[in-house]
Amino acid sequence: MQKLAIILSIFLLLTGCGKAQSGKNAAAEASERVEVPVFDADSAFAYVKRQVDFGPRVPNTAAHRAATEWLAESLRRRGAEVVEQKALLKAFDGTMLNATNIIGQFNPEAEDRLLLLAHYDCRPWADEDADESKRSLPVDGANDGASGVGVLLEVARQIALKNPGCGVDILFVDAEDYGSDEDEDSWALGTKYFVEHPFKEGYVATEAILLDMVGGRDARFYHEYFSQQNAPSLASRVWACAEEAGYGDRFVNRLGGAVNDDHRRLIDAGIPAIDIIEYNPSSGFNPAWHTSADNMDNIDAATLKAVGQTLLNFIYGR
Ligand code: AHN
Ligand code: ZN
Repeated sequence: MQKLAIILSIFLLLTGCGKAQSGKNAAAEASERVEVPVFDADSAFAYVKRQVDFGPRVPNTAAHRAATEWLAESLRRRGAEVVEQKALLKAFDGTMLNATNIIGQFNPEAEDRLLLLAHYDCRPWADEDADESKRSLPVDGANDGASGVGVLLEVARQIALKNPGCGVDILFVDAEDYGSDEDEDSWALGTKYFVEHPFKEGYVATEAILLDMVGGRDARFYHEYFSQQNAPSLASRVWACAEEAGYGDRFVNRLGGAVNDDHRRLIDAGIPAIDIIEYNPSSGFNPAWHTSADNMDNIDAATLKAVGQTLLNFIYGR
């Protein structure tokens, strides 16, 4: 009996990070609980601004190329094993996009891998702008692109300061936003490439969390439909971490809407994936979405904090 208990506890210790239901009792859980780092929202905010300062990161532009190099270097600086996955992708309008998915691996030897991703490319057209003359201009993508990446850059900085001990992959994915409303497969081209072309032999993510538009003022995060359909337990665990971190008001335990986003390509490939995204069941995306107003004025460090701290609780609390 005692032997069984020892074997069982070794098993539980080994399956601590990235696993659901461990079946630990309260005392064992308390003694194993690690100190979760404090997410620095000002640092994340600066990472968002740094991206916006490059100019719109539209594929095939100098700003995009500069951002790609800076992002890869940012992950290397944090000790990640970095791969730049280059791809030539055909957009819905025939344009060939020189795309780069940037992958940074922490604890690359671990088999159990948590994948955290956000797109870093910008939409080439502010086609939702009320002002028709602005619809052909690219967006700044402060919220739509830079916010998720900014949060993950701060997560990477925290991981470098304190190793969570589990396998974490940070993916800055390209060519998400060069899509057309006429064709739902025209979005998320970088993630589609990522799942179809393993960047390293035998790579499999255990589960994935996508961040998209996580910096808007007063943003609320409702459950997203495809996430809820395909990875309900992952969603519950993340929302429970939000509650635990004190952000239950931001992470609403109700369904928002169905969003065609990068996580769908992962789900298609059999990876449980959720999207943390601002999508209100009555009003939809943030009003600045795909408009000239998607700039730094609309970014709130308090929103970045709610999402970033929730993620750190999730990473370190298991
Ligand atoms: C739709 O346009 C409905 N989905 C694309 C998701 C997206 C665009 N996320 C950011 N920009
Ligand atoms: Zn977009």
